[in-house]
Amino acid sequence: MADMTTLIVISSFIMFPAVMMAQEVVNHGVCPVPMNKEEEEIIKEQEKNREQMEEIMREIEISCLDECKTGLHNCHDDAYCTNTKLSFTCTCKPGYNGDGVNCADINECETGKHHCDADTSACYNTKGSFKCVCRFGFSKKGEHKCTDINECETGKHNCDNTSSWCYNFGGSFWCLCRKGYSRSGLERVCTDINECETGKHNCNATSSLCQNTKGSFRCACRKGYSASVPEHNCTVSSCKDIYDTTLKHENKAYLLNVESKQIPVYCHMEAAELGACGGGGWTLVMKINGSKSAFHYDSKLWTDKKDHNPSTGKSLLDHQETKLPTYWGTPFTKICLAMKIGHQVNSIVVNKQAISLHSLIADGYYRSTNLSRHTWKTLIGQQASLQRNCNQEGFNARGPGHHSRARIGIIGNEQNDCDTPDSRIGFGTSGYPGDNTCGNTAALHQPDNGSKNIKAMGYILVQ
Ligand SMILES: *[C@@H]1O[C@H](CO)[C@@H](O)[C@H](O)[C@H]1NC(C)=O
Ligand SMILES: *[C@@H]1O[C@H](CO)[C@@H](O)[C@H](O)[C@H]1NC(C)=O
Ligand SMILES: *[C@@H]1O[C@H](CO)[C@@H](O)[C@H](O)[C@H]1NC(C)=O
Ligand SMILES: *[C@@H]1O[C@H](CO)[C@@H](O)[C@H](O)[C@H]1NC(C)=O
Ligand SMILES: *[C@@H]1O[C@H](CO)[C@@H](O)[C@H](O)[C@H]1NC(C)=O
Ligand SMILES: *[C@@H]1O[C@H](CO)[C@@H](O)[C@H](O)[C@H]1NC(C)=O
Ligand SMILES: [Ca+2]
Ligand SMILES: [Ca+2]
Repeated sequence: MADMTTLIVISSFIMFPAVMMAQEVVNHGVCPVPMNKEEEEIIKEQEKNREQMEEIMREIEISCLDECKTGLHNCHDDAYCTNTKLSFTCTCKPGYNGDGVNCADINECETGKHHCDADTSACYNTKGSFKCVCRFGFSKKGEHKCTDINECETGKHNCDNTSSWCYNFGGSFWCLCRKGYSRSGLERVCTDINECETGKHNCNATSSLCQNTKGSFRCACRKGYSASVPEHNCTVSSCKDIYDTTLKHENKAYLLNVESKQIPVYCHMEAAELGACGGGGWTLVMKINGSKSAFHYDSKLWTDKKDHNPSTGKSLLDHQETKLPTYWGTPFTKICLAMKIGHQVNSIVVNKQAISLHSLIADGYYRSTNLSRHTWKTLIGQQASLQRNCNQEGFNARGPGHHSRARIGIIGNEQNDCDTPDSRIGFGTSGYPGDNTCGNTAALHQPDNGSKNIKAMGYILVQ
C-alpha cells in the first residue's frame, strides 16, 4: 500500500508538463518501467485537460509503482512481497509463520513437521528450515536420510582379528570374542582362555598333558601314547605303547589306534613261543601261508593299503593269513621275522626304522639289510639251502628277470652276480624255482645244502 510520503512526491510531479514529468519519473526511478509511446501520445493530446491528465497520471502512477521494488512496502524480511495492480501483498517465506508483515520461524523440530528419522538422526532447527544431523555412527545419505556406517566392511574398526571378529550394527560395531577367547568384565579386548588352568579341557590325564595355546589348547601325548591325528585323543597305537604303559603284559589282542581307527591287533608282549625276537611289545603286521598265493611277490597286498582277513589278526602262531592296517599305519624301529615249519618256530630281528613296513616295500625299490646269509638261514633251520653267491638281502630283493625274488629276504645265485638267482629264503617270494610264497626254495644249481622247496607259515611283527 502506498504511504503518505509517496503521495506527496507524486502530487508535486503533476504540476509539470507530461513529457517532463514522464522524464522525471524515469530519472527518479520512481517508476523504473518507461512509459510506452501510446501513453505519451495520450498525455500530449490530453495535456490541456488538467482534470483528464490528473486522471491519467493517477492511472500511470498506480500501474507503474511497484512497492516491492521501491522498498515502499512493509513486508517482513522473511516474507515475499508481491506487487499487485493497486497495491502489494506480503507472504511469509516457507518455514515461517505469520501475516507477511510479521513472520516468525517455524521450529519444525518442536512442531514435529520434519522428516528426520529419529533412529538415525537428530532434528536441528534453522531459520526458515531445519537440518537432520546424523547420529554418531551414521553418515548422510540424501537430504534427510542417514545410514549406518559399516565399520567392519570399511575397515574403520579396531577389532583384533586373532581374538575377535567385527560385528556391525546400527550406529556402531562390536568386537565379538572368537572361540577360545573371552572378555573379562567390561574390557573391550578379548583374551585367550587358558583351558588347562580353568579345567575347560578334555585331555585325558592318564594319556596326555594339557598345553594351553592361543585360542585353544592341545593334549600333548605322554610317553607311551600317541595320537595318529593331532586333535584326537592320545591312545595306544602300538603294542610297544601298551607294553610301556601297563604292568601286566599278556600276549593277546589289544585295541590299537591305527590310522585313527580302533582295531584289535595281536600284541606279543612276553618272550614265549617266538624265539629270538623275545618280547617287549611286538605289533602283528602279517601272517603268510607259504603254500598259498595271496602274498606272491607280485600281489597287490604288498603295495596297497587294504587289509586282508583283519579279523584273524587277533592271534599269532596259527594258520590263518592276515594283513593288518599296521602294515601302513604303524611306525617302528625293528622288525621281527618268524617262520613256523611243522612245530618249530624260528625268528630273527631286523633293526630298521621306518614310518611303516609299507614305506619300505610298496615302491618296489631294493633296500638292503645287513644280517648275513647265516642269520637268514636260521629262519629255516638245519634244512636251509642257499646258493653261495649274490646274497642280496633286504626289502624287494630280486634280479632283473623272473628268477627268485623276495619282498623281505635273501636271494642266492651260483654265478657271481644277481642276474639269475635260483634260491631264496624269505617272505613274499616267487620266481624260479618253486611256487612257495614264504619259506626256502633252492634249485639244483650248486646250492649249499641241496634242492629245497620248504613252505613255511611266516609271521611279521614290528616294534
Ligand atoms: C582373520 O582371521 C581369519 C581366520 O581366523 C582369516 O580367515 C582372515 O583372513 C583374517 N583376516 C584378516 C584381515 O587378517
Ligand atoms: C584315559 O586314558 C586311559 C588310557 O588310555 C583309559 O584307560 C581311560 O579310560 C581314559 N579315561 C577316560 C575318562 O576316557
Ligand atoms: C577324547 O576323550 C574324551 C574322554 O576322555 C571324549 O569325551 C572325547 O570325545 C574324545 N575325543 C576324541 C576326538 O576322540
Ligand atoms: C597253508 O595252506 C595250504 C593250502 O590251503 C594248506 O593245505 C596248509 O595246511 C596251510 N598250511 C599251514 C601251515 O597251515
Ligand atoms: C654290514 O656289516 C659289515 C660287518 O658286519 C660292515 O662291514 C658293513 O659296512 C655293513 N654294511 C652296511 C650297509 O651296513
Ligand atoms: C643239509 O640238510 C640236511 C638235511 O637235508 C641236514 O641234515 C644237514 O645238516 C644240512 N647241512 C648243512 C651244512 O646245512
Ligand atoms: Ca555400524
Ligand atoms: Ca587357550
